[in-house]
Amino acid sequence: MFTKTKSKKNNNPLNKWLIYAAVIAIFWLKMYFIQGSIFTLDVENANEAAILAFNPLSSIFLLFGLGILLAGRKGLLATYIFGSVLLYVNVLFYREYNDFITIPMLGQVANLAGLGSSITNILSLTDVFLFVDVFAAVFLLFYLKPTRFQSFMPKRREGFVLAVIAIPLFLANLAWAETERTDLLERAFDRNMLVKYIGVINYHVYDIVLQGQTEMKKTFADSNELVPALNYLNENKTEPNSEMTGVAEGKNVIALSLESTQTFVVDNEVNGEELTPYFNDLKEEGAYFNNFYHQVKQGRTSDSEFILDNSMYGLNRGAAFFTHSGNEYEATPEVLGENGYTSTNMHANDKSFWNRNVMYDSLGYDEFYSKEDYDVTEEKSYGWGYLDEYFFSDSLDKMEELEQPFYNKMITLTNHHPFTLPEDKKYIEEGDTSSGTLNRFFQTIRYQDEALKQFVEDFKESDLYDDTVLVIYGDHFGISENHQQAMGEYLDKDINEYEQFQLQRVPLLMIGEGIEPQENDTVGGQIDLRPTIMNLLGVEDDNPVQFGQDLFSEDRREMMITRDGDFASDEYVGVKGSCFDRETGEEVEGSACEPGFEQAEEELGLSDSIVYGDLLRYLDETEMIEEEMNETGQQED
Ligand code: GP9
Ligand code: MN
Repeated sequence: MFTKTKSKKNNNPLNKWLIYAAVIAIFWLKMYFIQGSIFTLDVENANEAAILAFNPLSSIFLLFGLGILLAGRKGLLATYIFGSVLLYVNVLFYREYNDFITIPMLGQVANLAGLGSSITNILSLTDVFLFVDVFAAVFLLFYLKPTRFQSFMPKRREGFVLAVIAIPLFLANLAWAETERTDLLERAFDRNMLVKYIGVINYHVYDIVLQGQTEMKKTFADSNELVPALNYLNENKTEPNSEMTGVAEGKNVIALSLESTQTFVVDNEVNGEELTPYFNDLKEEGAYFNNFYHQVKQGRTSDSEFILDNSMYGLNRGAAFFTHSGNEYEATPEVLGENGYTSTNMHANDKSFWNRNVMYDSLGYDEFYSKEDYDVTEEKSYGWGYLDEYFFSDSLDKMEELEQPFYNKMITLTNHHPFTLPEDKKYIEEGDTSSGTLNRFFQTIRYQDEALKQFVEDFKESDLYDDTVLVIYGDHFGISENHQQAMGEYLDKDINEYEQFQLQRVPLLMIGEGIEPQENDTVGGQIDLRPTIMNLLGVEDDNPVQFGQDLFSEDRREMMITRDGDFASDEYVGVKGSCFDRETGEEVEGSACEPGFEQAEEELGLSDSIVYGDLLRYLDETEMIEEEMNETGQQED
């Protein structure tokens, strides 16, 4: 009797499809809410808003369809929970990074430990509401067990049908999205844009496909693939400033990376107090670059290191430090090593963070002084770890023992999100903008400046000073787009795309014998550091695969390309398809930026082909062939 009723209800298609519709609609609403209200995806018009509302649908059909196909009702429940957790993980990640997770980033779990102090900042009590539907479903299915649900038995072929419907839905989504941006999937530098157009779950599917392609690239790469990059670099080559060549010959180099330090803090104040009083004076003693940009992406500090040491771009997905630590490189430490230099890294964090211990070997460093080499105690630590002042003093002691000449990279840590400090290290009051993050950032910046002062003053007293070039630069932004409004309050202007782009400038200061004090406004980026340093040292750097140019060169190409395919040239700033006059910030005719965007795309593509294909392993071979060709050419002449 019971079985009979059950099968009868089971056969009630209306009831069943109503439940399907309800499940899909609830998940759709949730995803719509997250994409529209938690992510900040820059929806610019009604068409985009409609695409954003529509785009969850195909992924929901695919996800639930596959769940049902594989395991019927249980499969549906499992994929519902999986989908909800996936959305929530994206919410957390987005709050921290303003970006979406990529597969290579999943390999970076080692870094999550370091997130400890930030995680409480990104959780919100109201997040529980994002799981109300899941709790309700579990409660209904396992406790209330209404007969209507007991008899809801999805058939596998129905799952198949749902999954197949996902295909036209996705194609419709894509065609619609392409009305806003053509070749969306081919020109996908910006994950925020991708998610805006195809939705966060489809984005993950896309990312998986991309990962497969990436793996293939390396497997099937061959030496010919290096040729386009070599040709391009040859055509775009400019000569370094010959007057600066070798002014610092045989000197030590300290590359000092300041955590999360942006140019807007220089010569600026809060509540009448200077944020970087020491740096403001120090910059008068060397060459200070005020149009210098960071170029990092998901690999953050590690990307800045990658760019510094290779003069190649970091990757758009993941951190090359993790994903391509097995590649062959011909980086600064190796080239300097051939010229008698010792190369070291000093950073008082876990040595495996950003996979540094592995990558530093690949880059050719002789020694890495990490957390275990410092006197890290609880009293001397806070937040992310060892406070900068102690890091600096221990590092100076170590440096005095190094064999000279040396190339030593130092990386500070205290001025890191969430920007917290012990009470007695807060030298100024918090800011009073609407962002706690920005308000605290002012204090940690001020602290870092004090630590810098102690370091540089001690360094000036040491024997090292006369024999060393000090290169101080910011690694990347500290205040993300999420705090645009507060930045606007602080800077007293509306932070539009242009201003947001300009906020990506980081300070660069070079001090040393032969470097004339100057405020230099050339447009450049971290990619230019290596050729600039090499020219000062007068070292013959014969690795032709470098995208940067000497910052002191008179005929350098003034061009800085970001990992998003945006750029700043001497005249324009091109951001997300819009074009601005670089100096005035006025929006100009889009066509003015077309050549810049094209060049950015080409250059990033070439740099990527090298990293993804591990093409530097063919460098010697390719150069030999080129030399032979040149020789034959000359003989024929
Ligand atoms: C960690 C430090 C900070 O060791 O370099 O890393 P970040 O989060 O800025 O990339
Ligand atoms: Mn950093």
